[in-house]
Amino acid sequence: NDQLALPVGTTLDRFIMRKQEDFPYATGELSQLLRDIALATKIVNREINRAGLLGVTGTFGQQNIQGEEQQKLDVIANIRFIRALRNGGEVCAIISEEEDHIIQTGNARGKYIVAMDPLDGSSNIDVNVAIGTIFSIYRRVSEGGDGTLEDCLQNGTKQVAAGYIIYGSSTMLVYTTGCGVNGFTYEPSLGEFFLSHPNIRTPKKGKLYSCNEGNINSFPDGIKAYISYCKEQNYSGRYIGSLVADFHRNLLKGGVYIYPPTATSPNGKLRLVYECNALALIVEQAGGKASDGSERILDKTPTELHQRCPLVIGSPDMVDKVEEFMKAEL
Ligand code: AHM
Ligand code: MG
Repeated sequence: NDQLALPVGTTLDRFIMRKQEDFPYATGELSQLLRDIALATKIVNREINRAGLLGVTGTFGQQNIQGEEQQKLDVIANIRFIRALRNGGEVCAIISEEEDHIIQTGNARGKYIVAMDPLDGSSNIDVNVAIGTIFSIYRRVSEGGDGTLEDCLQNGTKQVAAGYIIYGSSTMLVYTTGCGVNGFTYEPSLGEFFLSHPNIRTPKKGKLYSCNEGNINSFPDGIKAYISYCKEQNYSGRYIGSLVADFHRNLLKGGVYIYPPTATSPNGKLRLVYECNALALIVEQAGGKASDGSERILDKTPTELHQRCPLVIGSPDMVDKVEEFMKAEL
């Protein structure tokens, strides 16, 4: 496994370059695209770090298409990522949580589609809690010109890469191209990401459960029963309310994150195309599992860009257990 050949401390650029060498016929476009995302991440990271100082926190006074308040930094992150992807030239179309329709970059020959939530958990910005960016990369199925709906509604198994950035006590970029998961930590004074978490494997079992227990009265019976089971087992409840941060902790420590259907969100809250699918590919690549309660997330066929989907994700034994409880309550 050549991942072992790349030592901790390897820069992200070098890592991407070395990975490309493993595929002699690769054109380098995916590598360039990953570098474009890393560049946009550095810019967004700078904006986030300065947010408290520059007075750019607080709401922007408008709502996004899901009727949620948009924060200024959501708008900034959206603009920064779109600009980087447009300038990079490898992407023909983008799906963003912040925009109703497909964003055409004008790169008619761009081979890739990016689906992203530019800044997730943005209600946490004002209180200095970790937030994140989530992205998925697909190869287009259409033959040039604008990206089509068909390009954008591909099954999660078709992702060629997926990743997230966590803006936490340090900033990290974690991604997969389908050969394991690697994590890079940002060194702000050098402006570089360094390999810090090579070949991440999630523990098979865990002792953390993460859900918004305030909604428990409207959870499906199977989830209620599973939460009682967690308490019987003396598991710890851990919920930040920032998907990337909750996911990242559970990925490293072992745990399960659950966003089930609720009274106010009958299909769950999270979005299949640019939240669930990306994290599902990452967790599977790290040895974990992702389900909607009964079906594997990656097998679901999206029908709408902003479609919501229940999410149960994390350590494989814990996800299996949740599915068992769900089945028993049917
Ligand atoms: P956002 O995309 O509007 O930022 O909302 C998504 C966030 C996730 O990060 C988090 O896991 C979830 O919403 C928390 O929801 P809730 O407050 O209902 O528990
Ligand atoms: Mg989101």
